[in-house]
Amino acid sequence: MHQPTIFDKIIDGQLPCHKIYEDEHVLAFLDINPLSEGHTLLIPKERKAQLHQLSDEAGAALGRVLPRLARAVMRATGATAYNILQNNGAEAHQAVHHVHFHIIPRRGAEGLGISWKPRPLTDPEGLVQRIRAELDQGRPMP
Ligand code: DGP
Repeated sequence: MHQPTIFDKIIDGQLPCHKIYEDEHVLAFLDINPLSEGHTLLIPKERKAQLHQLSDEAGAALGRVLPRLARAVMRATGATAYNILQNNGAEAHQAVHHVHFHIIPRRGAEGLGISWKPRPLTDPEGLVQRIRAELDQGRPMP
């Protein structure tokens, strides 16, 4: 069950936003607390908290717009690098529980800070088999 969030109010026009793009399925607007100039959020109008809960149609609509939006943000800000960030779950730093993609231009130290701590790959074949079996079954997740 999707608990209404601040983004529902933005979709419904009950709260203002600095709107960049809107179509039948998605909305893009400036992040209220930008990590860098041009920090943009792209959200589906489908009201789901996390990416894996989205319909294929909503996922496709996001994918259709994301590259175009990234180009526009890059050109408008003059940034030459950027990160796409998409958090799912409070432990993964998700604060607003409505699916959203961050487009975060990187300029020098300005942008997304990343702590990347790789570890050795263990039992990749077993893991691939488990994931493929789940893909074949296509079981939904709450
Ligand atoms: P996340 O941690 O991935 O859930 O990021 C949520 C982002 O949403 C955060 O960067 C700030 C932004 N945000 C929160 N409330 C509002 C709002 O009311 N308006 C706008 N434009 N952005 C918001």
